[in-house]
Amino acid sequence: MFKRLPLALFSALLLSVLGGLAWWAGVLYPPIELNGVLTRALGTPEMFRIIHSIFGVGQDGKNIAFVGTTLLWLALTVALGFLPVLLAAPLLGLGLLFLVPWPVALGYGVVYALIRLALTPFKTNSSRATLASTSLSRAGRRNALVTLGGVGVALLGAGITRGSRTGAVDLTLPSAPGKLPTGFTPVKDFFYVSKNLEILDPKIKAANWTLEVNGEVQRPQSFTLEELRALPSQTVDLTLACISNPVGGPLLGLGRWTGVSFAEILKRVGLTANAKWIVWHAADGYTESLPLSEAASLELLLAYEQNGAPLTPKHGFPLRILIPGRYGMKQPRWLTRIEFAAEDRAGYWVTRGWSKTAFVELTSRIDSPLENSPVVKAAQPIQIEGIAFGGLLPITKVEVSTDGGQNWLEAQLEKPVSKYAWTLWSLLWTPEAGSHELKVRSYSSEKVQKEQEEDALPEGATGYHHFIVNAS
Ligand SMILES: Nc1nc2c(c(=O)[nH]1)N[C@H]1C(S)=C(S)[C@@H](COP(=O)(O)O)O[C@H]1N2
Ligand SMILES: [Mo]
Repeated sequence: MFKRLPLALFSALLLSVLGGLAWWAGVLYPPIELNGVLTRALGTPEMFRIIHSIFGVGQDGKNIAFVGTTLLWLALTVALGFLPVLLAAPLLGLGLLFLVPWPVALGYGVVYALIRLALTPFKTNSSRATLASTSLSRAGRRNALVTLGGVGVALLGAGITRGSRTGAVDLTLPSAPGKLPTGFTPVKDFFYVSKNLEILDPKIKAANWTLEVNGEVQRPQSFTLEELRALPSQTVDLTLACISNPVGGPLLGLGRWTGVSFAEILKRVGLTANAKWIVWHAADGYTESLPLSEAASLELLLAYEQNGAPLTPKHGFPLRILIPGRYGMKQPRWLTRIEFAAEDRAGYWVTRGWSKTAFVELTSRIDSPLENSPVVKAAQPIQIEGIAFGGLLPITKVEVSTDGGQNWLEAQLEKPVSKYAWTLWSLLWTPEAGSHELKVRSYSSEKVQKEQEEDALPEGATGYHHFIVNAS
């Protein structure tokens, strides 16, 4: 039992090496796929509530979940080391069939078996100390080294071929951010949310990337980034919000996005009568869908620039789709294929319990004074400031209360930079000494912000942003 421990640990080590390969060459990594399966099974509102309350919102909760599944994965692979190789390798391969495509599963099974077999001579020979076994040991060791070398070269070869396709981002494109009006979010401060670990996000090389457009179309086509950049361009100022953002949370930002209108691409491929759905495919396996009938009335943008510079790898280089009025989950980054389909294909987060439509909820937030240092000077006038956002719904009124919602005062609105951008608001206030509960709510011509507090899962958080400030 204990003799097998080093072998078990070696299995674990091997899988960390494969993790490095996933990072370096973009090969599918089983623990990450395992995480995807687990989140599909466990993605309940209760689970998200627990994760958000312990780890906060944003990427932290996901990173913790990845650490958890990686530990689970290590435990499973260490356990494999205690089984004979002829049982362990097929078990690994079969188990992987649930997580990765079969050639990858087969590959991992074979590599695992080869390395286990290569290591076996060390063990048997070291336990005997006769002259005869010393020479045997030499032969065994040579076998082991040859096998290990072979496996290493094969992995390296696979890595290099993949690497040349995904490798580092090629930034020979213009990058001269223009001056932006106030209210825009600089790219470095733009919120980031991904189903992947950040280091495993796609790192796409422009030269090896194309956007495929196919399915129910008359003329399937593929476009290089250069070809897309040569088409008439469009710039849209749009606020992006994550569906998991709690009321008052940081997961939204305003960007100036430049790219090609979706209508431009439609014109070129021509649809068949069967086309009813758009299915977006991304380099990280993320998918989403949108009914064509709804796309028609929206200005969809295939964006290659954010705030006047090419998209950064983190925010979707080389191309992402922007869909006004919907939460970020409907808007894949790292787009590789637009497929027109007769039927819907539920997207990555939809299959994990999140909204199918992901319409943005009307929301508002107080940015100043700060919620996390809510101290102000008594008897001195200050501006209470913030944002309000309703997706496609224009903000018509924002009201602020400084007494926990008993009385409401109308805030001043700044004209938004576009119909898809958030509205900035402010209200002059002179606090008396003591503590005051600030609250904000917004209106559009058609809707009032919901007062009912709801969790983000499944349709996006609702309720009024409120907190207590102390004036002294
Ligand atoms: N390919 C891909 N696209 C994606 C995601 C992803 O994990 N993979 N996450 C989505 C989610 S949930 C959000 S909120 C936005 C976030 O975009 P940002 O990180 O650039 O702000 O990207 C969306 N597009
Ligand atoms: Mo999101």
